[in-house]
Amino acid sequence: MTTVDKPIGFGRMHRKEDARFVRGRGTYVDDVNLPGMLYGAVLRSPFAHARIVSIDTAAAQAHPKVKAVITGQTLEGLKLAWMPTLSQDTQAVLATDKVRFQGQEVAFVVAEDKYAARDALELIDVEYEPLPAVVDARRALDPDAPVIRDDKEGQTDNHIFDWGAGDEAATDAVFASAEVVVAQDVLYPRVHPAPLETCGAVADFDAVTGKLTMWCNTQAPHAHRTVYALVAGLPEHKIRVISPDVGGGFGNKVPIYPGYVCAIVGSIVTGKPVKWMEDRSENLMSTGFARDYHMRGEVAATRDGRIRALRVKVVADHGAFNGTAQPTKFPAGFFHVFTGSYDVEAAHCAVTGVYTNKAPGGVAYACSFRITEAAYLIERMVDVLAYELDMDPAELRMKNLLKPEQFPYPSPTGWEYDSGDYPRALQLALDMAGYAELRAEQASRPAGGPLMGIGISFFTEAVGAGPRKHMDILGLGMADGAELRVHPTGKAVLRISVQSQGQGHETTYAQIVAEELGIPPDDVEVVHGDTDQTPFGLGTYGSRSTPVSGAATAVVARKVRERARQVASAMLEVDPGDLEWEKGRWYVRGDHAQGRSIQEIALAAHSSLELPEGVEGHLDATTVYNPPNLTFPFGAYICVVDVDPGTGQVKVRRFVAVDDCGVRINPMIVEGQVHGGLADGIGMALMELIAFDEDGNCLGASFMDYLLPTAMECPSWELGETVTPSPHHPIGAKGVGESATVGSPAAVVNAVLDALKPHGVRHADMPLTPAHVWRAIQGRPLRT
Ligand code: MCN
Ligand code: CUN
Repeated sequence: MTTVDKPIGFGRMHRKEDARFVRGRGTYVDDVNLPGMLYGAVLRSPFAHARIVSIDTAAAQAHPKVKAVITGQTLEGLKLAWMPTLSQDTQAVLATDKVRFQGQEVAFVVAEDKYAARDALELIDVEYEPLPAVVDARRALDPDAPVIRDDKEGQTDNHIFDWGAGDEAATDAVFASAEVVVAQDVLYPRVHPAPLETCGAVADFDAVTGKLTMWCNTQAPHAHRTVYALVAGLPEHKIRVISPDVGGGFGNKVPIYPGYVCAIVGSIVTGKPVKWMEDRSENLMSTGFARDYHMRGEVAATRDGRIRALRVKVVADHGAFNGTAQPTKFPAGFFHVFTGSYDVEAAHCAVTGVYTNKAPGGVAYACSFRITEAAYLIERMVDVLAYELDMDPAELRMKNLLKPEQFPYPSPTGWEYDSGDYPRALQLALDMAGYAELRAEQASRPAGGPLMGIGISFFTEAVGAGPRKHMDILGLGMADGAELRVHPTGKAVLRISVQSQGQGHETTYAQIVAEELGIPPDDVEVVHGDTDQTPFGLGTYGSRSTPVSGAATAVVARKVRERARQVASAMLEVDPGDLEWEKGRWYVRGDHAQGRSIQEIALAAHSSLELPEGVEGHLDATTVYNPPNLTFPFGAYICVVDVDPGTGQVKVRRFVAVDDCGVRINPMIVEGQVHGGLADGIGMALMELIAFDEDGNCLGASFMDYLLPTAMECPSWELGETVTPSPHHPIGAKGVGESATVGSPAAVVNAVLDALKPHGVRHADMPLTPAHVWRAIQGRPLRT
């Protein structure tokens, strides 16, 4: 039974926003209806790779309800046929020369209602000349592979980038002298964030004022506004991006999609607001997917299980346009945190990005900028090493985990882990799971019967991008603003730049203000998701909200508290230096009864009270927070599975998750975040896969094929926690929104492979569907 408090500050409390969500009173993009609004629909390519010979729109134009038909040619005239991606590439808004993935946007119809818009799509006649498609990243650099991006000057192959981190020579030297070397190909297959609410927008361009208002379920309203200003040449102050309630983002809603731009153009052309909402298949086929990382990992170790060095080579499939969203300097995101939680002498990673005829993306789905791939790789490699050394995977991890006294820890690939106590977290997880008993149960199983497996993963994340001197997206530094205003009656409004998609920001940010000022959370209104109402900042992804905006909130609240001290000193006629703070109140040192509450101070700050020289009236402040470092949450997960060797069916029996995200603002919300991420992990490990046939047809474009986990597949989660505060964060908090998605897939996969160990199976790739498991048992594993 969970308990709920009514905290004035940190603690378990129900989410304020749920009052509207559970009553069906949220306002999502599709709930926005404006007078005279028209509806847009996108015509998509049936081919993965084809030249466009001609597009005939006459019949669609003649449809009585159609108001406009926009093609790449229309956009070329407006210089809008191509747009910049968040990774300095270009992406077709509507195809002009070729289509480069199945589902790519070819034309946009604007009509009086959404049915007419869809009907009119069928009236557009496109003649294609099909080309051979490249769907396997490992084939993309073959000399005879068709060149996908022949639109780019000087691009003669499908190569995007080569990037590496760590000391290659030092790593090679350790490998050369190592007692044991194990290598393994590990695939993190393409998966999709699949939020319940698909992507969409309502664009309203007012030709008289020249103002564009864009309702759009984006995770980053301010960044989007700046990009629209750059792309469309509209002045930034004439653009208002409003991100209303968002029905899940999971990284899917970070990029700018062609549909958004088309809705804007549609509104400019027709003079009416235009709504565009994609359907489920469009979302799965064409919007930001995740992963598709082909990795070859190598571990150098001693015979008694001391890990000395790590090496990995990656072929990264970025799809047809490099539309990943991560800090500019890091084309492979934060993959280079792949040494994970272990104390190694040297490490090196090399990542090659390639184009394929698949939807663009790569960085999405609670990945913390590719830390999912990194954590999965290292945790799989540790188990592969345990398999080869015939060592217990818990013991092997314990032996190699970083020690508490090693923090702050400079990693061999350039990170500085802020704080951690890893052995404590792993020990807690082992104790909670009853690890020794589980192993005893496993050992007592008769051969040939049902299998059981125990899988461990230990992860370290780097979240909270980022120090702006190291990190930007499209040149925009990764810092975030906050504004706090306390009104005369002591009620407050906090304005932040990050954007909730279900994480409960309206509650937790109010709790931070409550903790710092003693104003009850219910008296603090959190405003976000409207660029006209909030300070500039880069938005929510990479679990950066708490590390960056949470810190900004604490800092701005402390500024207000200092202002309150000045006002209180005038009220009490004492020197500000003689005042002491207790939550919600300044009082005179040595005379506790002599004090003023924050509410009394707020009223006085707006009154005729004479304030000291230089102290302004009112009670408010602003700040911009530029984090000094990222925060490094970590955790230890243990999964127990039962596997039926006859059918290959995997049942997750138990899942123990110990998370350390530093100080928890709202433990209930943190647990909710962890629950969601653990379900993600079961989904990816066992069910989810966006597959393609050799012609590039997407085989996962509906929930009939792309399977998501439900309560049926999930056990009752067993959660534990340790608290190691971040030393550089004002309230000691670290991000947690993606931790469980990062940490859990490896635990599930390790558990299944632990179960298959008696059958001599060392590795098999996700998703471990029954067919896949069964074939692995037969010694004929599937390649995904
Ligand atoms: N929190 C806390 N104490 C901490 C850390 C976090 O109470 N020490 C709270 C925060 O205040 C916030 C929530 O937990 O209310 C998540 O915080 P944080 O870790 O900062 O993550 P973000 O708010 O930046 O959310 C982004 C993260 C990402 S990148 C993905 S992807 C993801 C995730 O959140 N998408 C989600 N969780 C999601 N949860 C929901 N319901 N929907 C999504 O789309
Ligand atoms: Cu990589 S998904 Mo989240 O960072 O929005």
